[in-house]
Amino acid sequence: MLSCCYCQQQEDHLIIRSTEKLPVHTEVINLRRLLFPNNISDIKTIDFSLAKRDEFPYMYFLINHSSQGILTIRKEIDRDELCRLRYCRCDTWCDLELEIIVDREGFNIELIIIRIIDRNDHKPVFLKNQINLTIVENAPMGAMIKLEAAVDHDQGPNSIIGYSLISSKALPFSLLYNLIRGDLSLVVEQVLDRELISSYTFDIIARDGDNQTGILHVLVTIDDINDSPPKFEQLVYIINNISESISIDSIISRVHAIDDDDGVNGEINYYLISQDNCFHVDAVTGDIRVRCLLDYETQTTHRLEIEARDKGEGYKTDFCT
Ligand SMILES: [Ca+2]
Ligand SMILES: [Ca+2]
Ligand SMILES: [Ca+2]
Ligand SMILES: [Ca+2]
Repeated sequence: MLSCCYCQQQEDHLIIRSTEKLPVHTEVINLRRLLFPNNISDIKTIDFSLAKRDEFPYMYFLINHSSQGILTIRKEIDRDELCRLRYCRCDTWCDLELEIIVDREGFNIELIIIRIIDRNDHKPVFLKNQINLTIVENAPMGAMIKLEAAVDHDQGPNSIIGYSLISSKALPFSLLYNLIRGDLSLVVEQVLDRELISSYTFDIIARDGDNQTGILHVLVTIDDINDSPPKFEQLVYIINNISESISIDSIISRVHAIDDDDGVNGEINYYLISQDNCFHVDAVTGDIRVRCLLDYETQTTHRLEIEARDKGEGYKTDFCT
């Protein structure tokens, strides 16, 4: 099996292309044909050997048939691992340099470069399967949440070529990424409203040039702000026919307001605004109680103004009568 794709000359070095992870014993190049292409049959006695044996990168190679100089794989070469360990440059090429001793009526040293070509042998992988994010509902459009990008140890188009958002529902988000820097961010594209949609689930897919994918499951919880005011169920509560003889502390009615916010932002207290000592409003329940003996002869109607106020920051109010 011959694996050399082609050979080229560069700055007096012969560059031989060989794919990563070839099986042991695979032939990389016939050195005799490479170095003496024109007079291959004329040479009688010639001997090829590696200048070193067990050190990097010589331990990956072996010369079989020293008179033919069949350079073969001795140990599997993992380009991506060599890159990760910085044994070769991977922004350009993973080149391994070998000095070949050529014994032909005297010793000579030839430098050849084995250029290890990448195979797409890794899928994109996110470090976590799932992440939970929290975004406040008043996040401005264009707000970015930085995410951990996926990793694919392959090179160029064998590595990640893009990301996409996958969801069965429309999302108010987009993705922004820079493949060279390895940046990935979620961008807020629309106004968020926790009171309408309080969470989103979707997947982020990282894709390499062969359509191999890595998936990240995302849960975004929208954090509440106090942007909804309490609202009384009625603007005016009319309480008729209260008897003069009603006993003190009797409940004559109850007011109720709703607030769509969450937690304390939606918790309401009620306050009696009007100065009328004959009535009391329970701050929590909204129950209106009689606090004095009512006298029809002195006053036939009482007008009470009640405020509903939430407990959130920068509290919001509503009023009823
Ligand atoms: Ca890949
Ligand atoms: Ca690879
Ligand atoms: Ca509120
Ligand atoms: Ca809110």
